Amino acid sequence: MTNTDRIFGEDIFFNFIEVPFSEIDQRGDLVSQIRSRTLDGFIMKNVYSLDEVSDIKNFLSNLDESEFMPTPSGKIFPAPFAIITNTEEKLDSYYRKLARFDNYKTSHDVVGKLMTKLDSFFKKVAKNYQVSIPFNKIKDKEVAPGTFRMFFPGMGGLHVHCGNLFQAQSMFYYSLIKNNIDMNDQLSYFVVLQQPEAGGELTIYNMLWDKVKRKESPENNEFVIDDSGNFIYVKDVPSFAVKPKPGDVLVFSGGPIWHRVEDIKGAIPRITFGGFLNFSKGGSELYYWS
Ligand SMILES: O=C(O)CCC(=O)C(=O)O
Repeated sequence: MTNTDRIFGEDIFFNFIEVPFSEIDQRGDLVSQIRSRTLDGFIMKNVYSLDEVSDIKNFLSNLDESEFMPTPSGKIFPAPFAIITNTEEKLDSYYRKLARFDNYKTSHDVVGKLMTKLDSFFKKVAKNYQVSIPFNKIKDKEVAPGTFRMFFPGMGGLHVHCGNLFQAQSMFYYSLIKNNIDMNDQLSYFVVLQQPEAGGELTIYNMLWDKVKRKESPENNEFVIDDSGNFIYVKDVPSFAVKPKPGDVLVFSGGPIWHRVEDIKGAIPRITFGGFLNFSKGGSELYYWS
C-alpha cells in the first residue's frame, strides 16, 4: 500500500485503508471484514465536521477539572472501567461519573450529537449486526460507550499494548457484563478531536497476540515478552504509523495487534473519544464500550 498523510511508514504490512465518509452507505461490510481478517483497520475520513469537532472541544474546555480523572499521560472523562475493582464503592463511583456524562448528552447538544452520530456510524459500517452498548449486570445499566482521552505533551503517550492484554488485566470489569460478548480479539475505535503539532501517532507493530502475550509491567514501553520468554524490543519490530485527522474515526483490530500512542510533542494535547468493540458469542450482535 502507498503512504498517505494518515497511514505512513516503510512498509504497510497490514491492511489499513482510508474510506471517504461519502461512501459510508456502500461500506456496510467494513466491520465484518475486520472480523473475517480480510481487513485490519480503516479510517473513515471526516465523519464529524470541523465545526462539530470544535464544538466538542469547546465543551471539553469548559468542563471543570474535577470531572476528569488523571491518567499517567493526561486525563480522561468519564472514568475508565479499570477503576472498578469491587461491586460497591468503586462501581458506584464509576456510575457517578457516567451519570455526569449521560446528563451532558441531554443538557449539551454537542455531546448528544457526538453520541448519536457515533451510534449511526457503527450501525452503517456494521450493517449486518445489531449494534448496542453492553449492560453492567449489577446495576442493570449501560456501561460507558466511550471516553474522552487527553494526552499531554511530554508525558509518554500510551505505552505499547494490545486490547487482548487489557482484557486480561480487567477480568473483573468484564465479569460484570450482562451480555454474552465474545471477548477475544476486540476491536478499538476512536474519533480524533485534536492532533498535536507533532507526535501522538498510533504506531502499529508487526506483532500479534498469538505469539506475544506479556509485558514485564504495564508501564514498560521498551520491550514485550513472547511465548518462549524472549524479550522483544519494540524499536526492533517493524512498524508503521496511523494518524487520523480531526473528525475522522479509526476502527482497527486493536485486540490482537500490538500498538502504542507516541509521545506528544509541542504545546497542544492530543484529544480522542474512543473505546472498544466486539461481537456477541453467536456473532449477530456488535457491542461498543469503554
Ligand atoms: O484513544 C486513543 O488514541 C488510544 C487508542 C488505543 O490505543 C486503543 O484503543 O487501544
